Amino acid sequence: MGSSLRRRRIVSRTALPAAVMLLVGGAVAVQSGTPAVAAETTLRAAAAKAGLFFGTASSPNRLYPILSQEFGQLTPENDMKPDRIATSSGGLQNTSGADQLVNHAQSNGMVVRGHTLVWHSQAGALQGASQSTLNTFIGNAINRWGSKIAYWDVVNESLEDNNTGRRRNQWPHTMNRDANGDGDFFDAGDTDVIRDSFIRAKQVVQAGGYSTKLCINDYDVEGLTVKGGGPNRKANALYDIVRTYRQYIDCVGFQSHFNDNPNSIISNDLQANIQRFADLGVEVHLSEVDIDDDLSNNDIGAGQADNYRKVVRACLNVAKCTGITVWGISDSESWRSSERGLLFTGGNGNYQKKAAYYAVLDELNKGRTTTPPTTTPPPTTPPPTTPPPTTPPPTTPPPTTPPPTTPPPTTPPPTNGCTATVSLNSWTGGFVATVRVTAGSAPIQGWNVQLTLPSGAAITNVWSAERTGTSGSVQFSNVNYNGSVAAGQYTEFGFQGTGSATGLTPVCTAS
Ligand code: 9MR
Repeated sequence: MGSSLRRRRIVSRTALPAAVMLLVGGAVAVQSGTPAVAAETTLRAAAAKAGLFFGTASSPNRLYPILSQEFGQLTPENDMKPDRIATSSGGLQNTSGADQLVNHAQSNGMVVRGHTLVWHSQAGALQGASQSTLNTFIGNAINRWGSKIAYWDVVNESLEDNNTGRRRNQWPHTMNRDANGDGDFFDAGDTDVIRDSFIRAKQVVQAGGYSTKLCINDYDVEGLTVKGGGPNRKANALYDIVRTYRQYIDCVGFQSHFNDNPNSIISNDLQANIQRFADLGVEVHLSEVDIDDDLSNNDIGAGQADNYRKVVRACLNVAKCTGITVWGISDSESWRSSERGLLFTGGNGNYQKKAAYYAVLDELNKGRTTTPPTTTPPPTTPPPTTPPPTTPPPTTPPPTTPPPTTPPPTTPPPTNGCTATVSLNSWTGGFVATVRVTAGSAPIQGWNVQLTLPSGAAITNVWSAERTGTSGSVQFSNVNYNGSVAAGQYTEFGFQGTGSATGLTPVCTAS
């Protein structure tokens, strides 16, 4: 392939000075030196080396050589949407564009993301359809391409704009029913298009024996916070959906159309948000990236290349962030051409690389780095200075002189306790804390963590725990799905706040 030839040439060019220097220095055993790590020269190769895909959206009229040279993944930008391929009864029509894209990807070893099955927009003949018709369409579409589609966006853009945290009040979500009126659609008696569509998609994948993974995709869900630092309720709502339907959902797409909208900024807590979804066990993709080249309204915007670096780095730093897709190749061919949000200029296959391209390539070439994921508690940090009062002594019982009145020392009673450690991701004026609760040598059925925030710090947002208090001494207890922790195992919860939260010493008690 042309790209690998070009790569080899560059490798030997960069390797040459090192070899010359070794000879000048009199070294004979060239192999004993640390070999220069050759930087990859395409986004596709650099990403593959780092263990993720780097892809783009495309159309059948844009299958230029650069597509498969630079990109290892392809999302049909419009050719798999219901308005292209669905009939009103859930059958398929006009699949030739989609077929062409899938075939092109297959013959060039590219991963395909199918986009998209259930969406309020571009629904075409499916507009207003019942769940049963949607299910028919879901089955037909998944079965047509089977494992040739690695990831399907099963549900797209199900949440309302403007950071309300609510589901859209538009078909198909108008089919939803909140039977007990508790404000969510998660209960057994409720109707939820998201749940029912995923259940159907999962059935089809399992029945067909496909390797396809099923994703939920949305925009303005990228950061934990929105502009100004308030909670990103849309991200929190998506998180609740993924957590609740985790058994059917394999992956989450953060569309990542970053622009001047206050809910679409690149926030400092992007990585922490990717991490909290990853902690649910799903893959996370940045699925439709474009970055306005003039983010005048952005909290941390610096320049487009720099912003691309930050976004790519946030993904690389989370092991389960397994793919980045830019929404097109060239600015001029983008849905948002006036914002010049992509990596190339030019058109019709004759594209020129921008500074943002080189920034992304460089960042990918650095790989996943040594930066530990933000939610992994530092293993070397000892427990807080004052041990939790209710925790029994360490597991090794005093060997020599057991008190005469205590029961036989041979089988020490299991410690029905827990410990908690905190890892922090901080920035000026704010932080995200992830707390790991680890059971002792006996299983626990519930837990409570107390900690004292430094003065000036306040909690704005909590997940996977119930909370009492916002500042000073605060308490967290388990929610219904994470109270039971097996002996020696752990669960995690998190919270976000303003101010600084260094030096937290959590105290864990178990029941
Ligand atoms: O890029 C797509 C553009 O060509 C279409 O006209 C538009 C129609 O809605 O959809 C664009 O892609 C969207 C994607 O399917 C879902 N997320 C937002 C994308 C940009 O609007």
